[in-house]
Amino acid sequence: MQIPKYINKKLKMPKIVKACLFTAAFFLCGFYSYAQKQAPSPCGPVPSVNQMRWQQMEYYGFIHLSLNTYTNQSWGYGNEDIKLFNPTKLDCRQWARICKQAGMTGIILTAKHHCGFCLWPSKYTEYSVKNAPWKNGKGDVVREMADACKEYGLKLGIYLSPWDRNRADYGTPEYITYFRNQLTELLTNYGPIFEIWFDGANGGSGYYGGANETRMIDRKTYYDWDSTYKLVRKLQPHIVIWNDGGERADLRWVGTESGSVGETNWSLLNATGDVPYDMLHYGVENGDAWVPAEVNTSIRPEWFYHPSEDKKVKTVPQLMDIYYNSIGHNGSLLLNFPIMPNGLIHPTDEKNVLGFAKAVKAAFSVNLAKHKPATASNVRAGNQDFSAGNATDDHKNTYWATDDSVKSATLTIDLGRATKFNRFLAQEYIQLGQRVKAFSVEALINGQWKELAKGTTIGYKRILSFRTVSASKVRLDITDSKACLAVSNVGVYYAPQILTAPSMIRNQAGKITITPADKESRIYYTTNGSMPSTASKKYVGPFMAAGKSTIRSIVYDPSTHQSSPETQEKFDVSRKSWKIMDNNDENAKAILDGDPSTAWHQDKEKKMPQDLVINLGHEESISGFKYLPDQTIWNPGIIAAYEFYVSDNNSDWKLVSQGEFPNIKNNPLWQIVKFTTQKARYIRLRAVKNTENSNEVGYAEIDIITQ
Ligand code: FUL
Repeated sequence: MQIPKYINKKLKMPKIVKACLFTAAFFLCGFYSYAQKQAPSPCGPVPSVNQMRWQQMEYYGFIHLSLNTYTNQSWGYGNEDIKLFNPTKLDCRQWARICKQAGMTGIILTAKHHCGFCLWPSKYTEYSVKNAPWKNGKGDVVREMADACKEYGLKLGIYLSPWDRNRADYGTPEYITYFRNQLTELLTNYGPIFEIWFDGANGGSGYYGGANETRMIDRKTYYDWDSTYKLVRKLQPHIVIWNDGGERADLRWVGTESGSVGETNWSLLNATGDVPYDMLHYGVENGDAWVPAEVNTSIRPEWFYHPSEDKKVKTVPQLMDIYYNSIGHNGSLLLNFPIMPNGLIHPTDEKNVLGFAKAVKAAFSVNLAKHKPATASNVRAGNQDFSAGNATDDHKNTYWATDDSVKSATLTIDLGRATKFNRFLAQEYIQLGQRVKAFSVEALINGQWKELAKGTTIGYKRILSFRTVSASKVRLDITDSKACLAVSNVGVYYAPQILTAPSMIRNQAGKITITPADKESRIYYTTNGSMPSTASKKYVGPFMAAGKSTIRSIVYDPSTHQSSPETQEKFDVSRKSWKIMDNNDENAKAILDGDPSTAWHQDKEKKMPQDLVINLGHEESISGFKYLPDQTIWNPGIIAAYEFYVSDNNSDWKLVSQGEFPNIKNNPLWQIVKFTTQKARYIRLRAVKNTENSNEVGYAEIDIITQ
């Protein structure tokens, strides 16, 4: 072997030694590249370095604050008065502290929403904080957010709405220059930005500098995304781009804002072509571009703050469900806080998100599989280490892999002794693409292998939940894959039960159903008004309590001996014989089914006032009534002003109460009205006015109070 001349000159040693050293080095390099070749080849598209960095962030916050915060709107029209913007207690450090304590890794701020109002003093518009009373026009929310993120070790992301309902030039090429100027300001002046969010809501009615008209644009071509993306990447080389509807970006929307992505979730799409809901929600198995899922949802029903939602903040069990359906389904979780007009996150939102963080920590801080011996039915031959133990070694850059031809295999973890668990976590080494199509989890219980749960895709992270078992060994059985396997991590966890007060409903027939947040919890209840304990009746399924009754119940975890707060419901007379009059709509039953999440609306063609007449089936001594408005977000038809009548014969009516439901718009929960006792067989609730001054009238439940 010839040593190249330029190397030979520099080495001062006998020729023969040089030759030996060089030969050895040559073979070592060859050996190294041979070993490298032993790694599985990538399977389809793979994540970029930026996408990989983003994926590992997993969970981050969203902040919605704008003029909508002061007008109670979801989308500002673009003509809202800047003078309204005065968040006197605004404290980005409070937002950052809460996000940090909640376990988040970053925050995305709505620097400009569709109304066009800018939370930073952009030099390209007057419609910004610089003309607001807040800090006498000297404030900059983006700056305060960037500083707070830095202080709390969080990354900063920016939401910049491409649609701008304030701008006179929206729809023309001039607006694109304006949009890019703003992007340049935001991506230049506030330090590193991890993600930019280009909302898909684009074009429609608006103020547009006084034109007050509807302007439609082609969201695929108008913004010339190609050049816009180039600008973004030039200004922030480490950024990831989120875009829904325009040019395919680095991350994708999941087709819903309710907080879930498909159980089957491929981090792939096709680089071009339409993306219908199914593709957004489940990804595309053989897609030609890596576009992973980001699950965006709000801790309240809406994105901006509305006082009417103060009692509708997602609870810890609801947030846990979202966790399993997002992070547990190979997605990231972007959780929104609507900021109050004073500039702070509401205390209930804080309490619930921190309770959620505590529950996640309690479930996932101890990995029972960590450093436990693992064996596999196949281990890739080669000089690199692809052994089964790589999946339990707690290193994210090592992985268990199988031979090229092996697309199904098992990985068995020896827990050493009978161990209780109820969660299984798996991660693929996605730097080489996403592979697994189907798998199951099995456990060795009393010498027998039992299937605990099944899944389809794994991807970056997949979590399966099942009833607690006690087993000495657990087995991941991958039954189908696009290529040979590359699994970087598995985890086995024992999540404690979530002990929140159970929900209780009584249907029209009088059957009571009690539901705990955690399927495994035991429920105890009383029917005599006494406080329930583990000595009370154990709930084994729905039971009858048709007449007037008080049911109290608690949830109990036998393994920790802890109980939840109690739920107490006072039910009045049975509604079994009730009949809604003048109505053939089957859906009307929803207002007597005891379930607050179902609702019925009066015929949309009818005008106010609108009557709901019910035949009680027999005479009752009525001393009041209860009304629960439709609990859904859109057009709930909340009755604001009412009249209440009673009758013996459905023709002679007596008005027994009338008035307004105080604060129902902000607090659309149970309304209770009492009056002097009346004997009657028919009742009539007349909706005189709703909160929106429209003709929509909705009901979740209706009930009476008897003596
Ligand atoms: C949507 C917007 O229209 C909402 O107002 C909100 O900002 C949400 C995050 O994205 O498309």
